[in-house]
Amino acid sequence: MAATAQRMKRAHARKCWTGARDVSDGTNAATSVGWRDKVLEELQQLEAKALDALEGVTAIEALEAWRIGYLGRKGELTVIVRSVGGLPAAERPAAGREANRVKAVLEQAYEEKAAALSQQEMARRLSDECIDVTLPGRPVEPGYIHVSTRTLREIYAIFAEMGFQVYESPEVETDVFNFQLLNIPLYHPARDMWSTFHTTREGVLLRTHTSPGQIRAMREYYPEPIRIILPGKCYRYEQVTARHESMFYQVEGLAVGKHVTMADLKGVLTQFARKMFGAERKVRFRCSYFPFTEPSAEVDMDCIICGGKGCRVCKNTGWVEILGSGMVHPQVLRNGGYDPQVYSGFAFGMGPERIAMLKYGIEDIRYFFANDLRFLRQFA
Ligand code: FA5
Repeated sequence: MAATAQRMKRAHARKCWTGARDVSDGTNAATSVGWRDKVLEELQQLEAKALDALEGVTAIEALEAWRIGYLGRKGELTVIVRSVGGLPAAERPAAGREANRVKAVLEQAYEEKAAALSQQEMARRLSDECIDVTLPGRPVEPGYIHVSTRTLREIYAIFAEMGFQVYESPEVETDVFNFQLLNIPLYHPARDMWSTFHTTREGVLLRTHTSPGQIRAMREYYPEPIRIILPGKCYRYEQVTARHESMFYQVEGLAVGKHVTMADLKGVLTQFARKMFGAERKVRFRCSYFPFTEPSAEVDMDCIICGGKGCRVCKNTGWVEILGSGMVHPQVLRNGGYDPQVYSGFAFGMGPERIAMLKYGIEDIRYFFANDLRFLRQFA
């Protein structure tokens, strides 16, 4: 049974590769040699054709199509190899050897081509996707110190030379510290000048000046003598103009000790003005009023734009105001814990933006916090 099936299979195979040939068995030697030659010839032609086609393959996808076309289950070589089994027994070995040789040649050629293509692909990716680590990095533009910070630092340095330390106090303050302990009780008219922003918590607000820090420092340092400056942001609910912002910096100064006098105040502030604006500066002390100092004085400096002759900046007076000052009020000393019979002190408060406006000829305070780099870069 098995032998019959085998014979039928071989007869079918012979038909497959010889086309119309009608072969009933494999005993005719002359015909079988013809078949073998034919098989060998077809194998060699196929080998040449396949290798030729492989030459033109330049992509992985085309190579796969080539493999399926020649070596795949229904590929041209596979069909011939299968048909070798249908040759007469005597001719099968030679045809089989040749078929195996061609198969080996094509498989080898395939492997080589696959390796070459994958190398090409690797080379392409390496050149297309490579990162050139020798390229210089993109420059990162350096940042700048803000002109307010720069002015603050200049102020710190000048007061440091005179023995003043920096003391920090909160921006969010209570009504008690911002006003009441500074002799500004509820409904005091001076509150109008220092109107501010209030939080939703009763009695908690954004400080209008750095002066509440005076009380905090005194309470912290009592009974030691004090020589501090208090820098920080302040807030005011007022019309924003070329000289007024709703948020700006202040630097407070406070000196408390046993023999501090108005002469010390004048000496310190005159020295400050000359260090900040030039040794030739003239300073004048003009009577003023602050609820927390007695006596109080505004400090003016001769106008650096016109040298005191009168111009737009000094409103033709020859003088520009640089800060407010005075001797610490006895009640404020008491609120800080110091006995005014034993201790005395002076205090002052200045706006660094206004100082910078004078120093650099800036016409409008709104430039400071408008975040316009064209303005800010000028102070690099
Ligand atoms: C005060 O705030 C007092 N606490 C200063 C003081 C301290 C006096 C200690 C005596 C003793 P005044 O409101 O004048 O004072 O403000 C002081 C400085 O802050 C001004 O000279 C000005 O330079 C600056 N300043 C005030 N309001 C503004 C504002 N809206 N925008 C920018 N700077 C301002």
